[in-house]
Amino acid sequence: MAIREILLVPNPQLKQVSEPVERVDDDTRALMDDMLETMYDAPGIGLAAIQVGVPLRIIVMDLAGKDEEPKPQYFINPEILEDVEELLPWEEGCLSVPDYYEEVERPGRVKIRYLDYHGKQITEWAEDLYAVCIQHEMDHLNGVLFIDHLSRLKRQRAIRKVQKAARDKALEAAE
Ligand code: GNR
Ligand code: NI
Repeated sequence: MAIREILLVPNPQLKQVSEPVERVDDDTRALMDDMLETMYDAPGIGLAAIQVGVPLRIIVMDLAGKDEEPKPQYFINPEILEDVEELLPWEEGCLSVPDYYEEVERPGRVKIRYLDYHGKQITEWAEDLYAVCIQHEMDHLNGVLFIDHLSRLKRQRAIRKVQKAARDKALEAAE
């Protein structure tokens, strides 16, 4: 297992549409293991493969609370089959847009279908944070970030903030 580098906005790779996984094999699982380790290290509650530069339709997630046992979840080629009209506002963040948080509204319940770590097909309803997170991650698979749901002004502000932090960090490292 290895921790990989997380791509930050405005990296154009984050706008790529990711490709379906053709078969779930040991290479797929090795990538998912790396993604999970990278997500825990960050730390975050979800991660899409494109965030580590791999344009495949793969997501990892762990929504367990601080005092709970870890509960890693793996999603390959996920699809939304159904959603509800009722929107749920949630303050979102993204490891590719560090230290920026803003409210986004998404359907509060979604029926999803995906392949798990072993390539087994699962169909289930996700709600609350699970619904928010899977929709945030599935957006990544289509090259969409949560800031794309905000006004242009807020989006520009978020990107500038990340760019400034990266500049400051580079300057600090050069001292
Ligand atoms: O760690 C994360 N937290 C989070 C909080 C609210 C809504 C979505 C998320 S996902 C994010 C990790 C990430 O960037 N996944 O793509
Ligand atoms: Ni994200």
